[in-house]
Amino acid sequence: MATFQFVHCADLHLDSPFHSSVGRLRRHLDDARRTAVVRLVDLCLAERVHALLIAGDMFDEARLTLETEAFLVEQFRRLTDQGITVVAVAGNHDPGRDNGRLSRVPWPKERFHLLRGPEPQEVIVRDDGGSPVGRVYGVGHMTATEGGNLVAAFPSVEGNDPAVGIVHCLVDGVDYAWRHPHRAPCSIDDFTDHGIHYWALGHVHTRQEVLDQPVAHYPGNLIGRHFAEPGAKGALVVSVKSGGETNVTFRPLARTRFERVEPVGLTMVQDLAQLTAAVELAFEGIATSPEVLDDQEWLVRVELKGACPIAEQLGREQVRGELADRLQDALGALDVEVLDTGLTQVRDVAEHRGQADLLGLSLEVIDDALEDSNLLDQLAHGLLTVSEMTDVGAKRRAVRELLSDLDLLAAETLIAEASHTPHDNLTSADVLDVHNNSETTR
Ligand SMILES: [Mn+2]
Repeated sequence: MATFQFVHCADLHLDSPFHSSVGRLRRHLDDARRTAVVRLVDLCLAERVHALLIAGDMFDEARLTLETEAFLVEQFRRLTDQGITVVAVAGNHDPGRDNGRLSRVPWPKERFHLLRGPEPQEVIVRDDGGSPVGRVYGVGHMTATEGGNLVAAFPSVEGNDPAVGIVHCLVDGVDYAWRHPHRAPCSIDDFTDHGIHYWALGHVHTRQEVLDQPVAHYPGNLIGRHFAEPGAKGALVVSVKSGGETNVTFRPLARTRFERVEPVGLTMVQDLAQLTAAVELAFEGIATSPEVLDDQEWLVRVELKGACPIAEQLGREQVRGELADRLQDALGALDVEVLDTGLTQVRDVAEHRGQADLLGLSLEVIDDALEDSNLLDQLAHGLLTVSEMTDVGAKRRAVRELLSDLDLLAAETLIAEASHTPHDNLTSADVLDVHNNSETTR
């Protein structure tokens, strides 16, 4: 057999609700989800893959409208008409039980394979000349509460011909931002010893490689639905050679994208314009990443925390609303919400100077360091070896600048405990020991 090429996606969750309080946005997100499905099909056609593999939860059973059902079938026809095979397994949101919604959809008659479960099935995928290019083994969920280990039930596959497993399951120990229902649990060890080269997984919405030998991936959901599903969303383009050599590439497809942004340097912010600039800076790294689409639409949640001179102002919902409007323009976002996740007043550092607590001592160390040119030179040496700065004065100034922010940071970090539990037995010499030790080992 030659190379088996396919697109792997999962968790489309058609007609599941988006978590947005704004009606206008919900409709927009519904539209973006359909666009993502169209783009998924376009991707398969453009890459001329042999198959589209859908690892469960195509839709939410109780919510699927007839209109969306017709849309989905029409999109799959675009593939099957072009000789591309579609393999879908049942997930916990679209279980395969008899007379369930999944089994009643009028799927395409040719080249469409629905693996409802409970027994693992084999699908031989052929190229447009009719020659076999790959074997797909899959099993579905019969119910919405599948508790068994579906992966362990897979057969052992012989030979070098590309073999792919497809299943909706919860792999023990994988990374995800929110709790996924405990359905079809399995462990990483279950994927070995089946002779399968690539495992196309679904259920966990955070895209990730679960295993590299054999290769197992969650592609993540097709489109984010809320701020716990941030980042670029789409599908994986996969090729498996005879013998099992595998190549996997992520392709972003979702036009709308959720992101949480936490600006830094709030201690320096004096007004909304400066805060807007701080958020723009924090957002820049996300907006310029290679996974961003040309027509990307952003839903941004700005989380503000820590000490800020305008904390009191930002505590008012009206001010945060005004800031959100500003940011929507500045970031070119579809929508921005601003949350106070722990803003505090800027501490008056002065009143802690000379106190015999840890904060007082820390402030003393910082003040001493600012006056100690030997120490400044040492820090400059350590911090700026990679910089092109050669002028000694400039180096000292740069380090002084770094140090001068530390008093606020120290106050923020230590004040709660330090102000109530004086460390009488600590002296500034003890704290300075850190520096002395690093000096002798340099
Ligand atoms: Mn699921």
